[in-house]
Amino acid sequence: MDKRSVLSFVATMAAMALSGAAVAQDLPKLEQQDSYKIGFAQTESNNPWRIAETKSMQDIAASCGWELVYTDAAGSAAKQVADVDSMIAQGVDAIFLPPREEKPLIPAVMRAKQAGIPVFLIDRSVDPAVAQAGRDYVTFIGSDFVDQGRRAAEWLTENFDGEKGVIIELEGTTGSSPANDRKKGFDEAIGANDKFEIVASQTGDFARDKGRQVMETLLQSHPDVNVVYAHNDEMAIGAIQALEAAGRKPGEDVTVVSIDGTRDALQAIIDGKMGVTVESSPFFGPVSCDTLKKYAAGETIEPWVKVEDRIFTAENAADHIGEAY
Ligand code: GYE
Repeated sequence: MDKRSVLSFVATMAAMALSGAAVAQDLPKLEQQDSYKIGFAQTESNNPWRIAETKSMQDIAASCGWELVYTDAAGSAAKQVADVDSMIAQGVDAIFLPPREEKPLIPAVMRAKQAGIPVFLIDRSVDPAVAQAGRDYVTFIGSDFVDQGRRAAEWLTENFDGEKGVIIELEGTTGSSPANDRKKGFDEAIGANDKFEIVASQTGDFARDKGRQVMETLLQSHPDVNVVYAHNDEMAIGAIQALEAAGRKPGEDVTVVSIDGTRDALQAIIDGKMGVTVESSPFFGPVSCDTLKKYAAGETIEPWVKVEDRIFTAENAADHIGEAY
């Protein structure tokens, strides 16, 4: 190659790299249409929260003009990746995804983008150090999990009347954004208070029976426990079962604090066995429809479409149990 062709070759490569970079920055567009083929890749269906979320997406599908392609990863991030890949292969118009864990779903999110399919993360997010809203996917629609953990801690510090709080923490699915952030919010707030100590923190995978089993084991090594903080209601209910089986009295000698707002949790509050559940709404259908429509209309979508959550205690649980899931 002579000097001129070398220069032009370098210039062409640079231009290609630049245009490649430009393409990589742009999110796939979505045409305004009367109907869309929409992928919804659920993580699992082993608890009322997940079932309520799926129902909310299915209920909105008809009125929003969606033909829903629904998959259930049955608790496996690997299957969820395969589910998203299959949606890409089917050429869906957009994908709604609750990534089971923060990291493993990122390559699938990137592949969807490459295939020109916009991805909306709902209810759980991905690791922001690797994939970003507005660049790799459209937005995260969901709750502020750090704040949920903080609010659970605040309720506890205001309402616990024992001398010293000995806490067992039941964590959600390892590597999931709600487990990471609910731990962060709670542990930071509680760490600032000398009256409390977290003596054990272990995963119960957001599942009732796993929560029960982990609580049963931890109770043996920490019989002096008088507070349980569960990252979701299903594990809190499991913990209540383990406490009762061990002859303890949840609500009397053990304060139980949790997150979600399921019917069973509201009932446990009414029965005096649980102190508080900070709401985490599973009703993503309407906000998903709304956000997709705005995106197709070319409106700017914020990187985080925040879902506002209430708090349920003995003061209001009875008023809300009728609408609970
Ligand atoms: O709290 C829990 C579910 O990702 C916010 O996942 C969601 C959580 C919810 O399994 O019950």
